[in-house]
Amino acid sequence: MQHLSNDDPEVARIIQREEARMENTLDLIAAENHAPRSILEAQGSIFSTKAAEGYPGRRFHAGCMFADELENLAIKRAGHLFGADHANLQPHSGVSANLAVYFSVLDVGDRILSMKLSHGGHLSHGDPSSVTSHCFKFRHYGLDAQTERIDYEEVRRIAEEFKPHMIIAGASSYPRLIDYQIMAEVARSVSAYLLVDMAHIAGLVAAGVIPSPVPHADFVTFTTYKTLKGGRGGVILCKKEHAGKISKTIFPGAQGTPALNLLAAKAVCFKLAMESGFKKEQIKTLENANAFASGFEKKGYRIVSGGTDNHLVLVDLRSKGLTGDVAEKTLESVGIVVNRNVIPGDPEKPDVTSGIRIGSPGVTARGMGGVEVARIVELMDTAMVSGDRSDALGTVSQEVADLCQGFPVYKGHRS
Ligand code: DSN
Repeated sequence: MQHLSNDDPEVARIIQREEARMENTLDLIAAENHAPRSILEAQGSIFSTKAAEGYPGRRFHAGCMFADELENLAIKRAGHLFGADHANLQPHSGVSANLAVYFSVLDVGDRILSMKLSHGGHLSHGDPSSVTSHCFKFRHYGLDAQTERIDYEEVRRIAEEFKPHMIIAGASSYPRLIDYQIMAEVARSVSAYLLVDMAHIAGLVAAGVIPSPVPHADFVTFTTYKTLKGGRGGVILCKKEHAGKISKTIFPGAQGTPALNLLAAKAVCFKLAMESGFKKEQIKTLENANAFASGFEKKGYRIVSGGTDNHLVLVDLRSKGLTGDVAEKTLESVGIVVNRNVIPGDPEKPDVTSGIRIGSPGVTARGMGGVEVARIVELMDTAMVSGDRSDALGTVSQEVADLCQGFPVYKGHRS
């Protein structure tokens, strides 16, 4: 960062401190991962400055021969990796991707059925606080109170009554697999489009370690920086017949020039996701998530839905008399980064919560396995039940620092 340090030492220092923070803390945010250096290099490349409105071969700026080559390569890789008819890689984010899908095939005021945010859905799936809820009429399905899994009969019942134009499957804090076949069948039965938002699980899908929604859905959206390890950005996959509408909605409908530097990183991430090491890491991600779930269960915590099928675990803290906000703060003070999370039927407010959401991608990317996860569970439990006892917290902090040093994110690591 020589040039940055010369031009703006203040920002350079903030970036260096952030890098140190990432190295010296354990990242258990389920929506995050550690991107390889090659991704960061592509993101910081000269493509940051190129204007390239339009699509390969149909640009509104000259000088796009390499931009075209890059975008065509990335599209080809995405189609191959996910077995999709068509990929649009220009959305700046997952929310942009979802908005583009809605506006491609729906009219303002149309009806959409999606999962409730408080049961694991996403803001952009029509939460009242999201602009999406101002444009379309949303109804939400939730989880079965006993199993804490999607109640497909409820989805069917609401769909028959509400007659949605689109059904969304996909979530940001649902630890179980979704039966896309049933969701597609319900969507077909009411002539609705099926959109699957697989932002959290795209890496697991790419590696083929959990089922893919692509054969079942009209549209699949995702972000590239979560399990997929590709840095920030959004993607839309769709059936061939929707490709033209999606293209037009993204450009000129909702965006101008694409972020070609992020598009370069997406191309790299799709290549890396086809390698055997990626699959091994995604398998380990599943194993580590299971190890977190069973570890916390043994310590007397309730695990929402009784376990996990993916990269995340929702821990109900009430048996320990804790709330999510207190746990999040205590854990951050010892170098363990998680987020507080509502659990289904949570009696606490969304900024307090009764749960924490734990993701395994970050520690898996550092090369950690079951032994380390078991130790991290011990450390988390000790910290959370210690409250503000500084002697106990000090010991945990030291152990977290030792673990981070033993499993660096970048230095000497494959990344
Ligand atoms: N969707 C948010 C989350 O799951 O934390 C961040 O992208």
